[in-house]
Amino acid sequence: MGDTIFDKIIRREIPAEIVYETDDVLAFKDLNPQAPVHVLFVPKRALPTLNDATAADAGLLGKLMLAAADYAKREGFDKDGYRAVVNCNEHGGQTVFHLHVHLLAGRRLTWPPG
Ligand code: IU
Repeated sequence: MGDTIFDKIIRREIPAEIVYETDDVLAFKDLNPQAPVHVLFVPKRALPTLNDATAADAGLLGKLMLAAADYAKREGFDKDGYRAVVNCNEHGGQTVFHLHVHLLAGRRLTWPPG
């Protein structure tokens, strides 16, 4: 398994502003935020990309999305709304190959994304 910057954050080897944690998921503020709220939800058990997920990972993927929704509700972003997205590989804009969900909130987001 590859060792990415996110694995190092999970192991607390490098600092990050952690905002949410469960047994399976860690969430921390993106270092280069694209919205007033930009939090990354990462599974502690790493998958490089969404392409690598199998039926065996269905529970983990569900936990990842539910963690993002739970955090959004907890912080009150649910009413105005937010976006939860996964980038996959080069054309999807993925740069860190440890699957993660971006939670973006705090402004009206445009669609389609660039
Ligand atoms: P992407 O979907 O793989 O492109 O998202 C990676 C995100 O990780 C991106 O928004 C970066 O700003 C963010 N990030 C970070 O928060 N801290 C880091 O040390 C690194 C990337 I490298």
